[in-house]
Amino acid sequence: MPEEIITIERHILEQERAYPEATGVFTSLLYDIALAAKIIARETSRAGLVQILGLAGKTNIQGEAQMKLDVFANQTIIRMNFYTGRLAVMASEEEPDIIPIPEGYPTGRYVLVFDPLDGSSNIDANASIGTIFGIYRRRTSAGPGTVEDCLQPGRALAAAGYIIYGSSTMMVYTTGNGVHGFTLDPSVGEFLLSYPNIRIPAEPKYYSTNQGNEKYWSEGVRRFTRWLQGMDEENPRKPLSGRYIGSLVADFHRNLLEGGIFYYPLDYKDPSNPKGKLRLLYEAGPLAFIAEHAGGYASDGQRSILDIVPDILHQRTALFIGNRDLVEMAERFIARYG
Ligand code: P6P
Repeated sequence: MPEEIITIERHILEQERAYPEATGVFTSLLYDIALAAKIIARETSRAGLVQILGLAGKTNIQGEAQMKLDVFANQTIIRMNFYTGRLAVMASEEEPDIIPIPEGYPTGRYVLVFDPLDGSSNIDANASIGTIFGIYRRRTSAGPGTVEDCLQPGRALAAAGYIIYGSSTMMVYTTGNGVHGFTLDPSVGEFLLSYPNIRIPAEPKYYSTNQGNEKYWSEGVRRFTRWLQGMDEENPRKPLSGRYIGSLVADFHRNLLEGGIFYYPLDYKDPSNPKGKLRLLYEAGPLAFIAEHAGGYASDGQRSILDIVPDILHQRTALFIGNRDLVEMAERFIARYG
């Protein structure tokens, strides 16, 4: 029997049928994000040619100045969602404050938080990069959305997803009803269902972390890493393979499909003020939501990422994400050794 061809549009529509009270706004919002992803994917695939084709500093076909890819991605997502009346407010890694809906345009019941192009420093090395997004229901009742509508814990997400711009462009999303992956067929401009109902494999293969930072890790994280490598005599285990790209979406995506753990622990360069690098609201939170709906787990080393209520938009956090048993082991090492 030939494989059924299911576009992301059809899949989202079928997902909506599971919610009788759905009004279609949520479905249209997910469509809009998929469309923005196709536009960003097109520009990303040309990124390497900007210098060669002399595009930098010139204007593109829309008459817009050729801009940095992360600025372009940010503008694309904002423009795609400014005027539709589906959102009350947005928050982006690229913007210092909340992004209000322009005066004179209707506000809606959803909130979009996003990192438009994470890992963009890897573009020149042609490594995979990604967009991460989360969709909340607004908390305020009406009128312009506020920062309060954005500062919600990951557990309150209505949907989360990411797009990975790599050897192929993939969009992975969940509305809490399974995690589903779609691969872009650029010849027709459609995301086609390629990974239905993703579950993190029970047997992990990889661990992903920047061991160049080991000097600034806590004792517990160092011991946890030795355990992953099969070098803990007290708790012997089969060594995992090390894989690290330095692009969160790419590292997370591999562990989601193959099984493993990604971690970016606290940095104790200043022992009195340990710091996380990754952002809670639009990086760790949406990926934690996806991980949990694929049978995995995400923690800051002490508690579930999904239970942390952000105090500020750009709050940073430590992140351990992937197979639940590996993440929980990290928590145990940190509880015992700090
Ligand atoms: P490091 C990319 O700059 C990023 O924000 C994430 O995509 C990635 O996981 C992390 O930083 C890599 O950081 O310190 O290992 O280069």
